[in-house]
Amino acid sequence: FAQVFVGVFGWSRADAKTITSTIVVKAGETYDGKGETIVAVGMGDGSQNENQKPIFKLEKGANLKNVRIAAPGCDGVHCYGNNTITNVVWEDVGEDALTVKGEGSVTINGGAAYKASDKVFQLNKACTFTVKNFTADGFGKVIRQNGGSTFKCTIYIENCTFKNGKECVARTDSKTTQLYYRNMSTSNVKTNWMFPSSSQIHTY
Ligand code: ADA
Ligand code: CA
Ligand code: CA
Ligand code: CA
Repeated sequence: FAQVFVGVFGWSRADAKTITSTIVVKAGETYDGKGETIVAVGMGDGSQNENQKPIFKLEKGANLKNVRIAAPGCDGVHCYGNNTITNVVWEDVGEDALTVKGEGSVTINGGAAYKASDKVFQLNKACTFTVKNFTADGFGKVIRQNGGSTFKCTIYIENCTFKNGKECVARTDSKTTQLYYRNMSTSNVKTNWMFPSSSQIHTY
């Protein structure tokens, strides 16, 4: 990529927008990046350190579309429920790509995530979580319900391609969470599901 000098930050991608704090999207609003690439400065290093800042905070009922998140991915996108994320690409996932932090539905439609050291999507609250028309390449797990949690998530996976996964597509410790999938293709993924029971996995 072409490089430009930006103030105290040094060299940045010429096609990118530099941010130094979380972009907060309010209830009922949609942030449309129109294809822009975002580079975070001073918000985290994209490692597995848990104390990084999110690039976006989507309040309950806020939406996000047409954005590329460049390295460092920091703590990705925080969702507080009833959010749609359309055509968002994580070029190099940081600690994780997206976290559900409020109850409700969260839908990821289109886009892709690359180079996740561990998790892509982290579910920390009960939710209906849908991933469709999405690619993940390089990850530990695509979807992880917070370890040890027992609340119920309902997960849908549709028209997705998952490549190069060291652990699995989805993992939960909850006996009430249910997962439904169709038209999912995997290659070089260790195992699809890490659930308490295979009876929690369904096609639709
Ligand atoms: C780990 C950690 C949780 C939470 C989560 C996250 O699972 O144990 O407390 O921080 O990551 O949301 O990234
Ligand atoms: Ca984490
Ligand atoms: Ca990464
Ligand atoms: Ca995280």
